[in-house]
Amino acid sequence: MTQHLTAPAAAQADADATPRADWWRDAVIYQVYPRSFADGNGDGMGDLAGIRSRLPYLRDLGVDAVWLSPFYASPQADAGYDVADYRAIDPMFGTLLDADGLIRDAHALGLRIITDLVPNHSSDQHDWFKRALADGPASPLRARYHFRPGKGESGELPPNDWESVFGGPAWTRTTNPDGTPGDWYLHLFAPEQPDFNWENPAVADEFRSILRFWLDMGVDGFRIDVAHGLVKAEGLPDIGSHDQLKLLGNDVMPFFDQDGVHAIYRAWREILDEYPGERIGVAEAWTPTVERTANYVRPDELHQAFNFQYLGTHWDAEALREVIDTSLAAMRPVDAPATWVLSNHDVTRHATRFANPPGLGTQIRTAGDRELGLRRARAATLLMLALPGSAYVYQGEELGLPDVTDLADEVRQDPSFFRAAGQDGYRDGCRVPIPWTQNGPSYGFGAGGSWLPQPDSWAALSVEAQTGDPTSTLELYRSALAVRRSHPDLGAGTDVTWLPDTAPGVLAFSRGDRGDFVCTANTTAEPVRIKVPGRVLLTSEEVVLEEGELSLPADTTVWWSV
Ligand code: TEU
Repeated sequence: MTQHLTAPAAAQADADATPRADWWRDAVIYQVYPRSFADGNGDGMGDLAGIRSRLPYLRDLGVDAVWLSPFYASPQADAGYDVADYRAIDPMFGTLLDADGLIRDAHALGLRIITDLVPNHSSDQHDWFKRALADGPASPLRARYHFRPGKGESGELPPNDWESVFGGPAWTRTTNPDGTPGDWYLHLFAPEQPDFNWENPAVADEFRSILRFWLDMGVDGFRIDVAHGLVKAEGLPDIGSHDQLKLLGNDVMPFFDQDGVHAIYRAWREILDEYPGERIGVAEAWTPTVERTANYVRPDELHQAFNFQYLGTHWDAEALREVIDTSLAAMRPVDAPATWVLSNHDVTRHATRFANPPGLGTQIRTAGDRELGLRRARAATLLMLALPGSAYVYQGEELGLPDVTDLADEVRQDPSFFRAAGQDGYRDGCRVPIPWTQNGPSYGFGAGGSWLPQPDSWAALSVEAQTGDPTSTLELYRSALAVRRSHPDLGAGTDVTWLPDTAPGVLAFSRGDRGDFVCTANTTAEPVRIKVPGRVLLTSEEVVLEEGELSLPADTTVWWSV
């Protein structure tokens, strides 16, 4: 007998509003990029009202928590990662009242809210920085940032050889209040993002207070931006020759992954633990190895750290198995859950990464083979959601969105695009606003246009077009998240049991104490015959079962109940 199977109708996601201890250990956390999610007032820019109106969609999708990229008052030199006031909402996103309403609505729907905290640098329009500049070189307020005299005869050279992640020197020279050239200040990112000096007690005090402000507002946690960058090596030593990749965190640098950062997170953990309901901290720490990432999630530090090693792994069984094993092994001694992530607002979406050959990094400028990319992306998502720990989903990946690789230079806004030789620069491609409907000026993003143009082909990728179509990527995500909820074993624990005798290019593992869940993934371009281990729960592509055997199609993942 031959049976044709596609994504089955899985049980409806059941939002569980009751607080659960350790909720974060296996949570699926959905990243909202506020500019691009939903526009409530029709000005072409996403906002809190828009997000609020779409919370039921996220509940029905079946995620546990929502992480919001920054919505604070900001001149938007780096899309909100340049904060001018940590306790205010930027008017383009709404008001504190909107934020309060959003948090309350989310909680009522059983969704948790994680906000983005940007402690490495402020905006150059932050009050502290403006006052430090205006008060002149002798001002004690300058100790809150890194001001230094320049080198050379008249201080015309930067104080050291550090480079900005976005390209160019990491220092900008100031002009004194009397108009003469002055000291330089450090900015690891754009010149509009001066780095705080975390040796200064006022900085630490201020951030403890900011944490409490948002915890009092009811947020369930923080994603900590550039968590590896806060502490700089004493004396700000030169780095000598290096390749730009190192700035991504492939090596310990005098400005990244310094051991001193951990004292900060221990202090923050005490604050988080004062609040009821398990409030969490998530480190955005680009480190050389998963072992160094584990330092951020020791029992008295943060709860989770992004697994960028996983994000950087190509669709290849051997490489995936290795990164899964090393990630789980690194987290076990510190008793933290592993995390898994395929896309975010800083990297080319995985549907486009996997459409291109491996080895191009995380900023890709070519569309590649779209069909192949989507097929692999769907398979990669089922693999990710079967792993123990917590998984991150970036808005739009549930629609199978590709990166927009052909944006005209005139519409680009990524600050790195405008600076020579930065490691980023093409991040706008993953930031194009979400299509909700098949028609309308911005495909239902809002009543007006959208701040980055959406391709016409996105009508067919809209939420409306995909809803109810069992072959759509959206329904695949909905089914996968519903299965994950009804099988708590999937996210639990820190182990996968690899199954023996697996063909090359295929990943096969069981989960749970009883091993009654199996995931098989074929990462090769050819079908592979496998023995049927049980009943099909979910597949990323249509499969055909024959008498206890299955020809597992190319680039396909299957979930089984055993
Ligand atoms: O990113 C930190 C960071 O180091 C990025 O430059 C990252 O290495 C790169 O994008 C990967 O290709 C955070 C935010 O996520 C990013 O959006 C900000 O621009 C940056 O911090 C500065 O705040």
